[in-house]
Amino acid sequence: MTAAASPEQAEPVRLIPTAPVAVIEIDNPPVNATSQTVRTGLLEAIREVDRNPQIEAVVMACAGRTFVAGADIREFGQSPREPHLPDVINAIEACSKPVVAAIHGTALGGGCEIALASHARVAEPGASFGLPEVKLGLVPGAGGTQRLPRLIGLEAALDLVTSGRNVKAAEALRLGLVDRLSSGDLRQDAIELARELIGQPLRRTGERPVAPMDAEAASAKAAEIRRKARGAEAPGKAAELVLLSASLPLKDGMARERETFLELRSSEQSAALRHAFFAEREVTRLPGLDSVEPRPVQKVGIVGAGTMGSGIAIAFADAGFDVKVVETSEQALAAGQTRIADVYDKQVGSGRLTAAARDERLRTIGYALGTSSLSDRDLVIEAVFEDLEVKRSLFRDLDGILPPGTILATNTSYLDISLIASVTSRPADVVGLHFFSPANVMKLLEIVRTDKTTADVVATGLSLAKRLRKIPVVCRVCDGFVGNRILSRYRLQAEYLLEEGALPHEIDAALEAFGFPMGPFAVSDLAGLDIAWARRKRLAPTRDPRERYVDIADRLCEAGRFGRKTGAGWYRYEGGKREVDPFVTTLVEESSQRRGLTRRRIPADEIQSRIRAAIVNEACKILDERIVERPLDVDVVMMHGYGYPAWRGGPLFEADRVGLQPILAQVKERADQDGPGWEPADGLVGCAASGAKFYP
Ligand code: T1G
Repeated sequence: MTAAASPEQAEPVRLIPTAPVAVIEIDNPPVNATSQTVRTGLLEAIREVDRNPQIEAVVMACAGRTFVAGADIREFGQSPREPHLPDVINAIEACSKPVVAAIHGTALGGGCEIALASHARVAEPGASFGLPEVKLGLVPGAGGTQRLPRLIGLEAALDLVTSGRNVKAAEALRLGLVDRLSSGDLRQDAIELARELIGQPLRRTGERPVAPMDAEAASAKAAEIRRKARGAEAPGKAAELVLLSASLPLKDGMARERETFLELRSSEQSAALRHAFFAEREVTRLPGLDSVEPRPVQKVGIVGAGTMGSGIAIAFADAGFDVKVVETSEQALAAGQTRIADVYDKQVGSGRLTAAARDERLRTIGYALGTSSLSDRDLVIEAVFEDLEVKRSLFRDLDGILPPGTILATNTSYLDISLIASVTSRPADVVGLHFFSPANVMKLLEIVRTDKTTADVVATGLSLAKRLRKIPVVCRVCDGFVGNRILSRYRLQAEYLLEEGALPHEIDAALEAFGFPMGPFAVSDLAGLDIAWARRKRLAPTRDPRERYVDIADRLCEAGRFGRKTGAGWYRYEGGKREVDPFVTTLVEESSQRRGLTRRRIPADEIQSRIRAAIVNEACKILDERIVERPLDVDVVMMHGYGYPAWRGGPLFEADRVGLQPILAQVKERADQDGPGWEPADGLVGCAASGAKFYP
């Protein structure tokens, strides 16, 4: 039995009619997505199972590295084609013979829904399950919101469907999502279970009742889910559907689900999130690098065991590298070692890591004083004090110690890497690897190439990012690279808004309503005002005197207010709680007076559009200067490093939707008022004039 596959395409679904337990095998690389041919093949196969008297039960399994990882996202831009996945999945559940799903890898989205509609589920211990549709701006569209609560209860289903998070097999077993874990041969174990079910009454998930939640608790939970979604539509709609499962028969619940799914599938938010999904994969493919061989890296040295150095060490240890951390003093080294151990202890405490795995990770991290022990390293990353001369001196030292071919990387946030590389005899082997704090958590990695960095060193950075499960963006040298450059620009626009009438908490609230997890002033208090202050003082001699400079942050620093770490910054912190501080309000009002401005109330939508215009304009300058090659590079940086809401697709994807004309008009209006540095980018002017889009 095979699907009607096109001649050049292998058969994506085949029925192996062994009796009494047959096997339906899906083989649709790379992730067994349920494309139209897979759906057709599945429907034909399950109908054959029903028809064939020799077959008394069937196992549903996948070839390759994973069980079905969902519907084929690439089909979402087209009109839906039959057979629709819900119909295929209903046919699986309605089958008159036991259907057992054999799950390895990740059963996600439609794959999880296929498993839910099967009559039993066997999983490998390393398998995981999830309904990540909300991450694509969707809701499960093939019964997930209706069958999952029937299997694991409303509370657990609400959590999984509205967060889109995965659960590992052990948790799935505990929840009741899986019937058995495979002890060895998954398919054989599934066949055994199928054999046991022959002749038994079938437990169809759709026929199970759902215990309702207390109405008040349900509406409170739904409200909390919507609040946490920060403007994304899908989680709230998913919550409504899950809660409906307790009051509607399966058929009616699925009808409501399908209606919502189709509505969201054509929504702007889903288009943006699907763009984000493919962009973070496309960004790893740089034109001209696909045939370049990366250098082998297994032994990594990290100079500096502070917050960044420790986080980077953990990231590499988690990815299985041999790590050596060096410092200049016993005390600093010990502090770093403690910092690293604390992170792993917390993970053991939260159940995210076993004690054995922690001990294994800690064993792969060595410590040493001084740089001489780094001579056996394939890659050395510096994460020392953010000062150009300190870094140049260190690279001179390393250059004399490290063998030819070893890559020297700097984690600098904005220093000129060419100036660091120029003190070595190997500028071709020098690259920036800009991690974001906490380095073992944040996905974004800016790979900064100088004019002398060779292609294989860049390719090595991309290969490291894949092993570290980071999202890499390759860029060239400029002040702040991509993210920090854009951040410092729109933070300046935010300070102009302060002088014109807004207050820090109003700007933060407006940008949090826009979808940022935190506004720029709250972020500044978290990061520490002193870091940016040091940079402003460093840049002071080169600053264009004509530029509209706001000194409020300097005055806060001069008052010793560095943010959370000093108990006060843009806000006051009493017991960790963030509070508006009259001291800051006065400072802001005085700044308006010095500037000769009459303060006015500034509405949230003006704050949002001015900040977005500042971001888009600076992004266009970055593209004009070829700091990055593509608009998606900027969008990925802003979404994964700076909290730009992914349901907007990133600033340039959203600019296409908003329209470049109105954005350019706003940029021009600001340029007249804000002076040098705020001129419209040539690329923005060009695109606006020609009607071109960043994503044609
Ligand atoms: N559709 C199409 N292509 C997909 C895909 C999908 N669902 N998932 C992955 N790919 C491609 C991906 O673009 C990349 O292609 C290659 O596979 C390897 O992916 C009805 C409506 C499964 C955990 O959201 O989370 O089901 O770049 O690099 O790191 O209710 O892919 O090589 O050309 O990510 O090992 C729900 C999305 C869909 C799962 C594997 N499912 N995928 O991670 O490899 S909606 C998802 C993932 C749905 C139903 C609803 C990950 C992965 P290329 P990769 P990976």
